Amino acid sequence: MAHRWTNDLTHDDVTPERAWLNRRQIIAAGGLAGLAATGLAPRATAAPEGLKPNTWEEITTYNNFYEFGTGKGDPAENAHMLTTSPWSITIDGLVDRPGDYSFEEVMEGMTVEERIYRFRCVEAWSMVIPWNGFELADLLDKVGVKAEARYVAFETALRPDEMPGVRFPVLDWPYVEGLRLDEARHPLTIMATGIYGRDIPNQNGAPIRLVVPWKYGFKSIKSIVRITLTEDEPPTSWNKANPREYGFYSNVNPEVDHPRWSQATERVIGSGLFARRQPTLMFNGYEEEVASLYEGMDLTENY
Ligand SMILES: Nc1nc2c(c(=O)[nH]1)N[C@H]1C(S)=C(S)[C@@H](COP(=O)(O)O)O[C@H]1N2
Ligand SMILES: [Mo]
Repeated sequence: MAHRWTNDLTHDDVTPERAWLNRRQIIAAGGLAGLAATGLAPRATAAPEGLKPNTWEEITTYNNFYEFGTGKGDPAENAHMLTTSPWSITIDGLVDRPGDYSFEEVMEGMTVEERIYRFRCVEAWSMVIPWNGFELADLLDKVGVKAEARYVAFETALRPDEMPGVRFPVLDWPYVEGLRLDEARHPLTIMATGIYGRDIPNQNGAPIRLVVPWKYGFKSIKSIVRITLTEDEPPTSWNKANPREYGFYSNVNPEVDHPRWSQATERVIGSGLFARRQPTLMFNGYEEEVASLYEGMDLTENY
């Protein structure tokens, strides 16, 4: 399969940031030999043309992380309060080896690579983000998924003492999300632990968050503390909050408008005062890779 993310997104402007090699990730990737696998090695620069990643500044100061407030600048201001080490993830449900896995145990054996992905928020803005992460499928294999499992449910930490935003009933906390098992196992689906080769900042979902690049940004749940394999479709925060506006699938689709705005175009973050708009691509540009997951489904019904 042609993996488009390796050849249509350039990485020309990240050279200074590449110097910020992250110790934890290099160790997780298996020492210096793992450097090539992080994507920080020169092979990541191959792309001849295409989109440029947003700057570190843009990616880390314009955020949605409602546990820290609903303003775009609130997470950058407040997320330092979140204790991210030690961290553990409970992996349970229909798995062979359930348990509480420390962050270090989760990372054991995972191959951390760089993935430069388009990121499209349901609010119709977009960025391009150079993530560091590993394929979720590898973690699922590590814990062993039982044959009856059909969905994966995710949960964010809920810490009222560290998260000023959860005092407000904006959402039914904790933030929860879910994927069908085949979506979760798709090679584009990653667990991100870094950006630009540095630890992922708290406001972006430290120490570990999901990234599903063909879905609206809200599916990419941050600061995950629980992963549960289930037989039934799990509830998801935005669907619970407003089922008419947010479905379970939430695939980026320029042809299906949000009830309150068009999804045909997107505002490009970082394109200046008079922000450029560009057409939104089907499945956020990953149609070739993921369309087969939805064969025979009515994408207007299954929004
Ligand atoms: N736990 C949690 N995860 C979350 C959110 C949130 O409010 N809480 N916001 C989502 C939304 S709407 C978007 S667009 C992305 C934003 O990710 P970024 O701030 O890293 O760009 O995170 C998603 N994950
Ligand atoms: Mo979003």
